[in-house]
Amino acid sequence: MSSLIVVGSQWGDEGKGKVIDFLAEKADVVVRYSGGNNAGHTVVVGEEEYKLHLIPSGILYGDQICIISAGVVIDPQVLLSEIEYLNKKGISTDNLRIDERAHIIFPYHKSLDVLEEEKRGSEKIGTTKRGIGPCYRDKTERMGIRVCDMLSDTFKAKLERNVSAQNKLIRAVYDNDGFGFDEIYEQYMGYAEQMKKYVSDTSVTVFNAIKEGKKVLFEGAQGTLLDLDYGTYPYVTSSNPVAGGVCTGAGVGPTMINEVVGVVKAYTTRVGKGPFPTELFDADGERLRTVGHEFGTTTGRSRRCGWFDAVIVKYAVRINGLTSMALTKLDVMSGFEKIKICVGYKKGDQIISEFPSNIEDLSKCEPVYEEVDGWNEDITGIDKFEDLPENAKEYVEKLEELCGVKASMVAVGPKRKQTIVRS
Ligand code: 2SA
Ligand code: GDP
Ligand code: MG
Repeated sequence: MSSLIVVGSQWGDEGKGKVIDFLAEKADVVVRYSGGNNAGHTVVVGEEEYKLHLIPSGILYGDQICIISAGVVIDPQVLLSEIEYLNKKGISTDNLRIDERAHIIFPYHKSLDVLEEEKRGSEKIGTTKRGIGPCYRDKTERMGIRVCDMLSDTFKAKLERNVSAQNKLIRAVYDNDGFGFDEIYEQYMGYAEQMKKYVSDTSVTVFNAIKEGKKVLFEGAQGTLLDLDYGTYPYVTSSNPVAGGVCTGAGVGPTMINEVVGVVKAYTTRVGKGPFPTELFDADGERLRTVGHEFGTTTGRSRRCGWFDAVIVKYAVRINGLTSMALTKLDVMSGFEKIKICVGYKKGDQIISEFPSNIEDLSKCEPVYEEVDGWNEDITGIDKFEDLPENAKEYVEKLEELCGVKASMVAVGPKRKQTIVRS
């Protein structure tokens, strides 16, 4: 690898944190390129479990340069408490770099996220309420405040303008008191002071690293189906988690990227609202949730669970140009007598093999299943593909065939060593 993207191929929570952590060992630079603290990666190192929302998990290795690039939206309070959390655990953050073009989340973004969700009533998106959508909206509205603004003399004037504009909206539409400027200004000046030693133009660091033949890993957050353009719109996040998001998010040209690894869970989960064709409401779904510990890292919400959907993953292969997949949580599938795989959708009397663009069509799709035999063995200690039970190998090979991509890695547990690498 010289430059590699790790991207979520379903609705997020595929186990990207673990895969990134595994691959980060060989990386020199690890880069977060989209989203904000709506992401949450869980990484287990030895007996210790780390939960990270903003800082790339490469930080756990100590030597890697870890970048939060321009495409990320930063809540300084969360960033600084994550730095403190790591430092308290004895992990240095000296190698952290924050891009000066990244946009900043302010308290009014978080309030608006909550107020807007309430106003949506039954049409709720199920956001993480971290202010992500309102912050990206200010960015596209060209009124956002960036890290470089926070460090400049113009900060006060920009913040005054924005607090006043947001207060007008909050008071008029939501009958809410709004925010006082002084308090936010003081607080954020304090944050700026603490953040400034980490700030630079990180696109230069990434460019130079690739030119020097260093290994750069771009770590995805969320997943393909939560992408603003290619996900199940409007039940999506407000950024571009897909591989293409690396180019704009980290400021890298497409010709500088060599590999794209899609993280794919051996079944499907989703948090928040929106259609989910293979969702299970029975004992099988409950088993996936319990055995797979399907509760969100960020909000603790219980995840909706269902069988593997090959239509979705085939779509992710195409949209991201996947060169291989990292299949996670195969161990969670142990113990099912029969396993279903969705191989296509049926809508009325039509068979659909491409992922529909609109959610009304998607909600009318019934999954077409193929059933395969399961296995009972505990596979959490297996480190060679050949040693997996016959039916587990066949399950992996079936998914590869249906999705049109090889599984270069198969994870059989949350720990670093519970990873089967295939040549
Ligand atoms: P938002 O807060 O505006 O981004 O919410 C919009 C929709 O996006 C969904 N969303 C998520 N769904 C699953 N996991 C998420 N984060 C992961 C975590 C991290 C990851 O573990 O919490 O996979 O990187 C995540 N973030 C946003 C949300 O439920 C709404 O449907
Ligand atoms: P991410 O957001 O994609 O990084 O995923 P999360 O961290 O939100 O959720 C994945 C969860 O599954 C974490 O608790 C991981 O420790 C765990 N995990 C990752 N890979 C495996 C695996 O192969 N088997 C099992 N049982 N757990 C895994
Ligand atoms: Mg997650």
